[in-house]
Amino acid sequence: MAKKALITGITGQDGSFLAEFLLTKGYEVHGMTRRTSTMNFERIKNIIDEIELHPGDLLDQHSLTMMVKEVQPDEVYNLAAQSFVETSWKQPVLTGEFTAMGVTKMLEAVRLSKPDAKFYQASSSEMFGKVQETPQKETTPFYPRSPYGVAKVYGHWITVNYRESFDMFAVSGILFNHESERRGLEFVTRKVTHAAARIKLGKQDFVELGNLDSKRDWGYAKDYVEAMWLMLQQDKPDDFVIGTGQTWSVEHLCKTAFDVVGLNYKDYVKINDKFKRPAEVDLLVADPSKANKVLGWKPKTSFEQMIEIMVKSDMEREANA
Ligand code: NDP
Ligand code: GDR
Repeated sequence: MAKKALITGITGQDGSFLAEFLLTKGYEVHGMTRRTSTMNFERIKNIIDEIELHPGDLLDQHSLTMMVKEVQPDEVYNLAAQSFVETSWKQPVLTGEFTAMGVTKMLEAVRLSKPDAKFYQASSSEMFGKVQETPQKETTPFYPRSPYGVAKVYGHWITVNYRESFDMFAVSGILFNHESERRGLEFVTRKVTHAAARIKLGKQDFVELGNLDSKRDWGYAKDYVEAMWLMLQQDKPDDFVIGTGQTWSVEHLCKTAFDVVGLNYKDYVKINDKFKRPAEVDLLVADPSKANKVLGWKPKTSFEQMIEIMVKSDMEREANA
């Protein structure tokens, strides 16, 4: 019989790639969606007939428990969250409710309705924040720098706690930034690739950014969803750092993206302080050696390849818009 996977956050970047990946592995894929007044199935429209959707919300314990009871999944991937760092200062309470307490609610749903399901929690390199060592690995102490990062630290530890308290197969994947042509437009990579494409097409004059000096370990989302799956295929539950081991500045990102369309980024990038954050994470770079060794996982797509994929996809979309 096909294995059953349940994905929260299936309409998001990672959820949509993970659903496609699990379908290729022969899984029966279920996803949770929350009610919206307009449809937001853009990222899953190509697989909509192959998956089963269930209404639910991270704020609503009953909907989560009933969904897990009904689906009886073998694997649960908890990807739903308020995932934009900047918004977490404007909506700190909501971020805490979704991104922190939402994890406990999902864990409770699994504990009560399918305790032997394997559980994946989408943790983040933002937990390292003001980094205590470089590169960052599984044992690096956390020092979050935003309400989002703080909420993710809670989500990480409650996952570890349920594993230790209830003997659940619950793991925390500490994923560094990963991007794609499906990335939300508010995140810096997509904001830049989208702007580069539009400027090239004469549809936009410039792009305004905040801090060009911060550095991130950027990988390709399609490569990263495989790591999530691999973590749940192990005999013993454990936590892993997933990243490329390389880091680039936002300024280098701009250069790389504008190079793809043959333009000099310096002519089009402006600084607007409104995009600077109250507290910044200056540098993130992963030490993914544990994942390399234990999971046999390595990133397949380079930073340059990924930015080229994103710019070309934005060019195509914008040319036809
Ligand atoms: P997205 O923002 O693209 O997707 C977030 C998903 O969560 C969407 O499907 C959204 O639904 C859903 N969601 C938000 N709030 C609720 C709620 N209250 N109830 C139910 N569903 C909700 O994020 P990504 O795909 O990029 O990230 C997936 C996860 O991985 C997130 O938890 C994120 O914090 C984490 N992460 C991401 C990294 C990255 O670089 N991408 C790195 C490390 C961790 P809707 O479509 O309705 O808004
Ligand atoms: P991040 O991603 O905060 O790392 O969180 P984001 O792309 O938003 O920012 C990366 C860096 O770029 C700087 N920056 C800007 N950022 C945005 N969004 N817009 C701008 O105009 C801009 N100018 C400069 C930021 O200051 C920052 O230093 C992402 C999310 O996916 C999280 O959910 C995830 O957990 C982490 O990655 C790992």
